[in-house]
Amino acid sequence: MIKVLVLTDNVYIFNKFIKIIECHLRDDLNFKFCCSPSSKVSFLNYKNVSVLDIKKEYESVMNNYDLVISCHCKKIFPKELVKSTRCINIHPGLNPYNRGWYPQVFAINNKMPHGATIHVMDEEIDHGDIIVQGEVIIQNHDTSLTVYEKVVNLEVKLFEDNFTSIIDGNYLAKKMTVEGNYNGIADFKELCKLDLNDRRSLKEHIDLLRSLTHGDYKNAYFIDDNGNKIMVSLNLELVKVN
Ligand code: 0FX
Repeated sequence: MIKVLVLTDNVYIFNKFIKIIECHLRDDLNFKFCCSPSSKVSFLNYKNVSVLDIKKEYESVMNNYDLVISCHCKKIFPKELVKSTRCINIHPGLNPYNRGWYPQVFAINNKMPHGATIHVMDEEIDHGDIIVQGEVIIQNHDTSLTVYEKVVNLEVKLFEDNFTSIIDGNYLAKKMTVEGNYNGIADFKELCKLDLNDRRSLKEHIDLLRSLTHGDYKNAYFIDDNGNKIMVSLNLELVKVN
């Protein structure tokens, strides 16, 4: 019996992945689904998802599972766990470029390649050997949201297409050839603070604003002369011309 623990903090992604897992269930597979304590409320109506604090409970995970899959789990796995147990990360970015938080936001600005990666976890964030990955193209009318939607679809496809090899450990994971770059949540927050005296090109300003436009999220802002905080997002529309 192969015992697999799936850790997630993302309801949307979880709903996509559970369908794939259910389609591929085998007699020799036993899946358990958990979320972090901070996501408990989001998963309240999911009877098949329990709460697990990976930082506190990692020893029991090491003793009870053959494979741990991070399906957008927001907690960093303890090094003892990644060293002793096969841990695999489903990541919405193209490692080694823009590893870390909200990769598409940074890719729109720094023009590094972007996509999705499934990789073996090591002690560093979004860093281990790559099992499979794919690229998405960022177009001029994309925002953070539209790029993110493409990446999530790709993550789902990569997982579905490689399900058996991922579960059975039947893959040749490749080392990253360069270290790439990492962005944390503090880097994202810094981008959100708009500098009204910034003198870069209009293209760069449009790229910055579209990278911070993601549905209803209130990301980019500036402070006006009266101390008011003004939220900013961008509306882009592709119009086909003959
Ligand atoms: O689950 P996830 O899509 O991904 C994040 C990290 O980006 C990823 O590198 C990590 N492996 C994973 C565990 O956590 O994040 P999310 O559901 O919080 O956000 C999805 C997108 O929504 C994000 O890419 C950008 C956008 N967003 C999110 C928040 C919370 C915003 O634009 N503003 C926000 O305040």
